[in-house]
Amino acid sequence: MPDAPKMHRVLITGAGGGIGRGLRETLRGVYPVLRLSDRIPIAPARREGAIEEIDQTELADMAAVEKMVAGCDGIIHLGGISGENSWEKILEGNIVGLYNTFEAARKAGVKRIVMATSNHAVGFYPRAQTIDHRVTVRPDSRYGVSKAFSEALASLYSDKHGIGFLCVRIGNFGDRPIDSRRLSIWVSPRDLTQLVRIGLEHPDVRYEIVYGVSGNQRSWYDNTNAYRLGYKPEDDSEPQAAQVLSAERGQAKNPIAEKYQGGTFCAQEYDAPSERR
Ligand code: 15L
Repeated sequence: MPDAPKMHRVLITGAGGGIGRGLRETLRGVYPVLRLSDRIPIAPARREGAIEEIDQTELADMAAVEKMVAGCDGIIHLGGISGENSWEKILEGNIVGLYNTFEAARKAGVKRIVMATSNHAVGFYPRAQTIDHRVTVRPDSRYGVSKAFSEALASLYSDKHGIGFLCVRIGNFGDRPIDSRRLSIWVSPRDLTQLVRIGLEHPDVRYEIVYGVSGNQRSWYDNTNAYRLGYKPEDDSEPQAAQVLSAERGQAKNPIAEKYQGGTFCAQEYDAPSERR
C-alpha cells in the first residue's frame, strides 16, 4: 500500500462561499496550515488551533493562481461559479480558472486535489434511476457541463502528472435538507468533511469519483465507491422528511424539474420537442 501523502499546508479555494466557510470550521486544527482563498475578501486569519493564511485571487489570472498554490500539499477546489450562469462567466471561472488551478498545482508539486464537482454533472438522469460513479455524464446546465469538464481535466492530470484526485459530486450542503429534492442529495458538514479528508489522506486515491451526499435513505446514488474508500456517513435526511414534505404540500411543481435529478436546473431554458430516453 502506498504511504498517505503528507498534508502540511492545505489550500481551500472559494473559501468565502457556504461550503468553504463550513470546511474552514470543521478542518480547523486538522492540518497545520489552512490557506483560504477567494476572489472576494474573506474574514481575517485566526491563529488558535491552526495557522490560517488568507489570500485573494481571481482564478482567471494565472500569475496570481501560481502564487495562491505555491507551497501547498493539497487543494480543496471549491472556487469558480457555483450555479447556472452565462457562458462567459462559466468559461472564466470554471474552465479557464479550473485549468489555471490544476496547471499551477502541477508546477508546484501538489499531491492531492479534492475537486468539488456536482450532482449537476449528471442531473439529467431521471429520479427513478439509481446511478453510480461509472455512469456517463449527463449535465443539466452550462454549469453541469463545466463540472463534467472538471472531472475530465482531473482524469488527465491524474494519468499524465500523477496528482491524486477525489472528484466529489456534491449534492446540497447545509445543516439540514431544505426541500423534497434535497432529501435525496443532502450532505451534512461533518459528512462532507469526512469525504474531503479521505480525498486528501487516503493512501490509494489516484482518480476517484464519489457522491458528496449523506447516508440518505432517499438517495438516487449508489455510493459504493465512497464506501469502498472507508466513507461512513453519520447523517441521513430521513428524520427531516415529514416536515419538509408537509411544507411543500399544495405547491405547484414543474414536471421536468420533478422528473429529473437536477430539478430546476433541468427545467430552465428547457424546450426539447420530446424527451430523450
Ligand atoms: C450545486 O452544485 C450548487 O453549487 C448549489 O448551489 C446547489 O444548487 C446544489 O447544486 C443543488 O443541486 O442543490
